[in-house]
Formats: sequence, C-alpha cells, structure tokens
Amino acid sequence: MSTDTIAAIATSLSNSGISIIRISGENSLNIIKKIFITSYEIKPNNIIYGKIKKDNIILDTVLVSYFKSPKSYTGEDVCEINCHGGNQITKEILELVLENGARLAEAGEFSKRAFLNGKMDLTKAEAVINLINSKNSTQARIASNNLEGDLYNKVKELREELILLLANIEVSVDYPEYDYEELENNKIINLIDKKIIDINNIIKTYDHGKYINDGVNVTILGKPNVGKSSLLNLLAKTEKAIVTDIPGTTRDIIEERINIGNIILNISDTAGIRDTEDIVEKIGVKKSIEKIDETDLVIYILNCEDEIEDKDIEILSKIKNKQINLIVVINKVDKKDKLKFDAIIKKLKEIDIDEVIQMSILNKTGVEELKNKIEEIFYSNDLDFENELIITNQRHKDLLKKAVNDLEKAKIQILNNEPIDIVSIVIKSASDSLGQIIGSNVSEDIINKIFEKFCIGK
Ligand SMILES: Nc1nc2c(ncn2[C@@H]2O[C@H](COP(=O)(O)OP(=O)(O)OP(=O)(O)O)[C@@H](O)[C@H]2O)c(=O)[nH]1
Ligand SMILES: [Mg+2]
Repeated sequence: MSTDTIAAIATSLSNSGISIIRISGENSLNIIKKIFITSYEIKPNNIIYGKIKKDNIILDTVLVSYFKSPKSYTGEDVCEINCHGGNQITKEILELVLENGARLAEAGEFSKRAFLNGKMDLTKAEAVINLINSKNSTQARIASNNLEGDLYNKVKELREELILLLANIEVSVDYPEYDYEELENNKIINLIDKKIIDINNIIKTYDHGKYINDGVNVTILGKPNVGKSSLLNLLAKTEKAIVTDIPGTTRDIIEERINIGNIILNISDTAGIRDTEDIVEKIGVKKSIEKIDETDLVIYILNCEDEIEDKDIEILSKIKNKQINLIVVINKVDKKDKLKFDAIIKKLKEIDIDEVIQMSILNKTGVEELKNKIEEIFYSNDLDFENELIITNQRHKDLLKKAVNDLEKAKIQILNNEPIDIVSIVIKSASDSLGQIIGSNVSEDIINKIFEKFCIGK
C-alpha cells in the first residue's frame, strides 16, 4: 500500500464561507509546519488559528485541525486547512501543500485508505458515496443507516452463524462414531433454510432500494393526441414536450427526471401508437412499443372522447401479460360523454382492468390520484424506510444471491448424503460471499472500482 501523503480540496469549488483542504499521510504535519504560522501549539484533535504563508506573502487566515494516526478518518495523520471559500485562494493553498511534499489525491483515495487501514468496512464506504449522492430524504436515511453499520452488522451476524454451522458440521466429520447422522442432517437443513429465508428477505428489499436510488422508469403510452406530452409537461412543471392538437406531434422519446414525494421518476413520453406510413413516425411508434420491455411502470392514456380501439386492447393486454405495472388514465374528462366513457370502462373490464384514473390534464385534475397511485405501487408500506435494512447496491444483491445459491446447493448435497466435507466447502463459499460484502477477500480490482465512484477529496 502506498504511504505517500495525499491532499485534495474536500469542499466544492465555489464562492462560499469556507473551503477545506484535506491532507493525509505521514508527512501531513510536516507540510503544515512548513506553511502555517501560529502562536499556538499544534496538538491532535485541536483546531488552531493561524496564517498560511508562501515565501513572504500571507495567503489567508485559516483554522487548521490535526488528527493523529490512528484516530482519523483515514487512520493516518490527517490535517485539514479551513480557509476562506473561493476558487482562487483554495487552489493556491492546495498548490502550496503539493509543492511542500503532498501528491494530489485520486477520487475516493481518502476513503480507500480508511478502508485499507480498517477504519471502515466496504458497506460503510459504499454508504458514504450513497449519502453524498442522495437526492431525497429516503435515500439519505438508508445511506446514513448503512453508515451506522446496519448492513455491516446484519451481514456479519449471518456470516458468524454460517461459520458456527460449519464448525458443527466439522465436529460430526471428526467424530463419525456418534451415529447421529439423520438427526444432524435435519438440524443442519433447518438451519440452512432459516439462513436462506433471512438472506432472501434482504434481497427482496433491493427492488425498492433500486427505485429509491435510481428512480422508477415510467413510460407514457397511448394513441396520438390523447395527452401524453401534456401529462409529461404537467408532472415536470415545464414545457419540455411540444403539445399540439395535431395527432403524431411527438416523434421521438422525450425523457425527464422528476421527484414526486420521495420517489424519483424517469419519465419517457413517447410517440402516439398508430399505423402510419410516415417513415419517421413509424420509427417513433416502434420505439414506443419497445420501451414497454425496459420500464417499471406504464401509464397508458385513453381519450374519453374516443372509442377504445383494438390496438389499445392489444397493447394493454401485452403489458398485462408481461406483468408490468400499469396505470390506465382516461383523459379529457372535461369533455366526458357518459355513453362513450361507459363503453371504454366495459371494454377494459373484459381484459381485467377494473381501475382507472380520470384526469383532465388540461385543467390539472386527477393529478393527486395519479401521484398517490404511483406512490402506492412503489413506496411499499410494508417497508419501513427509516428503520429497516434496505439494500440499494447491485454488488450486495449479487453476493447475497450467490450465498443463497450455495446454501441451496449444500441442502441438496446433504439430502443426497454427499460427504460432509464437500458440503462444508459449499457453505464456506456462501460465507465467503457474505464476507465480500463487507470487504474481506475482495480483489483489488473491485476495491478500485468502488472507490473510483467517489469524488476527489472524499
Ligand atoms: N380538452 C382537453 N384537451 C386536452 C387535455 N389534455 C390534452 N389536451 C389537448 O390534446 C391535444 C393533444 O395533446 P398532446 O399532449 O400533444 O397529446 P399526445 O398524446 O402527446 O399526442 P402525440 O404526441 O401526437 O402522440 C392538445 O391540443 C392538448 O391541449 C384535456 O385534459 N382536456
Ligand atoms: Mg406527444
């Protein structure tokens, strides 16, 4: 591991009250002593007033804090210079620090050192990135809980239980004269089953976690002129998409990211679906239909002035068959004709669609019902986002799945009376997968990939 001293600006570069230049490594204090003039003694865990001096020029009046190894973020000697916020002065001080022996830190290098020095496990490091990147309070709470060690503790507990199980299995290998075999096997299978349930319960939270982190992909579909682009504009509160009364106005997919409550929606407005000879529109329609396969939710809009057509029924049935979340909106109810409306409802019932949301997008009615419905689908009531362990990270999910697969395999081996030392290899592999979540036995490659996602200065 490199032990050189690194430095970077830890705050964002803009005009602000203060900026922080962070230095970590065995040379930190020496560098400070070369550039910092103070009448106070520099002691660990103290913040000291003084001036930064380059040659004979005072660059800034600052506060310097010193954290002595191992009691620091990185586990190394760390000094932080709190200078006045502002591009110029912050950069000048950083340059001075670099001239005096530090190297510019890479993205995430402080946190990587913290991990390598055993100051935090990988789940906490990953929570740091999530906390910095969070866009709403739910994301922030989940990240903060994992920074407190929720995921770490759970994985550690599961891993210890598997190691205990391994120990028990190995006892029965060592003392085969005790003829407990059948009893033991049942006991082991029960224990494995319990662990599989525990791990699967964590895996299940991933979809919600993913929605919280990356957002829900929503596609607005329907025939031309039903009000798809109007809905996008209304939800996004901008005139993002062109709206006219000419059917076939939208030709390409228009995307917008919006927040409703605590949910991020990645909304795609699409070209109205119809048979057309227009080459450009034809490509747009093809794209609209293809979008169905990569979406978490379709909002399908019908116009209450029109009759429902075979094409509508065909596409709605396709969405239902693929078990994709679906909300049917009947728009333009400001022009509602009861007979036509009832006919639409009747046809929808024939394909098992009983629930619709009535809207007048023009008059902004029905928006709350629509938002509530989206929240109902994606903001699961049975998950307590503030307090429950929720995973949001694909790496965690993949490793948990790998552990479950190994445990399932071990069960089959036991049922087939395969030698117990073979079973124990597979259980050991499950326990290793859990270990990788918190950072034991992870390859340098994976570590580098994780920390590359950090910003410089963290
Ligand atoms: N009366 C009424 N008109 C509406 C309503 N919503 C949209 N419109 C009008 O319907 C027309 C078509 O709206 P758009 O949002 O462009 O429809 P679209 O589904 O995106 O159409 P394409 O892009 O052609 O597929 C426009 O003139 C809108 O002003 C509504 O609730 N009531
Ligand atoms: Mg449109």
